[in-house]
Amino acid sequence: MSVLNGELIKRLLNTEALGRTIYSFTEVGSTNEVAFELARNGAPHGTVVIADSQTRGKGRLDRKWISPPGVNLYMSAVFRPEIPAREAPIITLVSSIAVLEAVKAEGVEGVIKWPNDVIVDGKKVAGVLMEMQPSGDKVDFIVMGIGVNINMTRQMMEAEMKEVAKIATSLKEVTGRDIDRVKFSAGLINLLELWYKRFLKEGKNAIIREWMERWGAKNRRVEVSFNGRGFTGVAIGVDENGYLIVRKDDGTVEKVIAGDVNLI
Ligand code: BT5
Repeated sequence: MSVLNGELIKRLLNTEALGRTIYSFTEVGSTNEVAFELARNGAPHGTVVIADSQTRGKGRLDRKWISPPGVNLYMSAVFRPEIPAREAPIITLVSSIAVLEAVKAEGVEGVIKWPNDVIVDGKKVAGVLMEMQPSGDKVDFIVMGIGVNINMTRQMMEAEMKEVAKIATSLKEVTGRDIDRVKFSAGLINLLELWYKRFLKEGKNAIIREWMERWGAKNRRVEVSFNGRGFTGVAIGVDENGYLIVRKDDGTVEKVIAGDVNLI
């Protein structure tokens, strides 16, 4: 099976900035770490890092992203928006819309799970990890890491992921066919730029509106957990910074900045 090739992806891009420079690797620790270092050293807006496999793929909250070679997409993009640091989560919303639309372009229906998952048939097909470098109270740069399970089979998931295989799926599993990774990756980068530009042009409220239409938990009962603490309530939306708003069972409203939210 061939290694995912950045040069081939570049040929299919119609972007101004995203993916104009792509660093592609056979294997890295984490594409987010590589992109963060590049950004710290001045890499411009739109720089993309892709790896065919990761040895220390990162999820949120110190979790792992399982990243075997030859089958999936592991990618990180550098964004340099001129926004306050507290608004950085909006770029997570922008990215998860783009990932969902890229999945839909393969004929697959899915929903977004706050803040960062794309879910198909109740299982996770993609995850997004935002890391930010502030400069005072503004964003210096954002590294947006995206992992999409593309051609992993059920058998591979079970071998590579153990317990996690139960909550994961891949585009191949849901479509029953091999997906062209180069085409998928280029399509995703094109969509990322499209939605990012939409954010610049129309602002965060337009993004929040579009995100809410694709969100799987709107007005549903959820359990929120973070650091061993938890509560239940009804998920009602996200605020102007992308934080989740939940009406708790005691009637009070709580904003969730980080954590896990599951339907109950
Ligand atoms: C995420 O975290 O979903 C963010 C994943 C971001 C991965 C990309 S790959 C490119 C870039 N470079 C990196 O190092 N990371 C980014 P979180 O919501 O914390 O979900 C992590 C949880 O998802 C794990 O604890 C597992 O339960 C599950 N998981 C791990 N690997 C998975 C996979 N390949 N597919 C589906 N679920 C997975």
